[in-house]
Amino acid sequence: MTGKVGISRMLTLEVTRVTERAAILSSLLAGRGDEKAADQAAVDAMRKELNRLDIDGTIVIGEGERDEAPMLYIGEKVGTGNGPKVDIALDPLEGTTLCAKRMPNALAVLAMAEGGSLLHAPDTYMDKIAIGGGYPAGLVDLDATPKENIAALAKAKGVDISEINCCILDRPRHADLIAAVRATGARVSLITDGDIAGIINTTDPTTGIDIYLGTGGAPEGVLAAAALRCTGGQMQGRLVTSSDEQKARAAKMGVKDFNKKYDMHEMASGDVIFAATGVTDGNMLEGIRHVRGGITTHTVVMRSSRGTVRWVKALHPSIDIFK
Ligand code: VTB
Ligand code: MG
Ligand code: MG
Repeated sequence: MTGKVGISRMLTLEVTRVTERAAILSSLLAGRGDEKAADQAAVDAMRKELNRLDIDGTIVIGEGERDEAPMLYIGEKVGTGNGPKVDIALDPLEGTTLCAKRMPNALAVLAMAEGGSLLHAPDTYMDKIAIGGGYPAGLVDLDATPKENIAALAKAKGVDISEINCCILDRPRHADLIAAVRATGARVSLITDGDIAGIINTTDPTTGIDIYLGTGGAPEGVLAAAALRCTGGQMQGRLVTSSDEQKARAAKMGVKDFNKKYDMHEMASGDVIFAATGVTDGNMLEGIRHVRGGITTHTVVMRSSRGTVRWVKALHPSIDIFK
């Protein structure tokens, strides 16, 4: 291969192993009503697998600060140290509630990029907007109204506004947003959790989701931006720091302008690898299945420098190797 293509492509399969292990071990706790235990299983599994990799890795996006969940902490070093310097963003179990209730779309998620190229976002909320690929840059904007964004998207797609479907997290804080979107004539697809999948769904026409709007976790925002860098699409995010304590945390991570609107290229720059493995069945990935002969995993792994999107179905002969 010629030309510079960023971090080693060999890592594509390595990161797949990391999300596979996290998904398998957290899936053993799916449906058991214990979010923390499922999250802990995913965290431990990711740490174990990451520490086997020949990388000089730093966790720059973890999760859990906000709700004191078990986390791979920000700043933690992972890997053998013998390899490229990489930044790692992860959500070992995206949708802990989905997993604990055995509802669809729980995922194990990780992004890896060249050192210094992922936004160091605190675990606060983030306002987000995303659409799929193939539209002129700047078609939608976080600072435009839902009506303006949806009208612009409908026009670009050449469809009536009534045919636009907007994905939003089902939260009381979104009551006005949901009403505003419905008032345009568009439809709203509500999700209970899991906005990484909600955002990625905008890039896949078969999901029927055209646009994502609303406020969710900032770590999930950076992970979704990493995914969209690979699939194509547009996304913007803005941190929501509502207290002095949150502002202090953001400042500690290097954020200078608390109102900055980040384009996805500023949240994830350079060469990025993104991987997600299904824990429970979802509209993007199959969940973990115990079958005759072992356990199956379903992973999507993508890389921004080439834009390759791989769907990896794996059969692992025995759970024992993961324990
Ligand atoms: C958000 C969303 C995530 O949790 O962080 C949400 O981005 C938490 O929001 O995908 P609430 O505080 O309103 O529950 C998820 O849905 C799952 O981590
Ligand atoms: Mg998590
Ligand atoms: Mg999450």
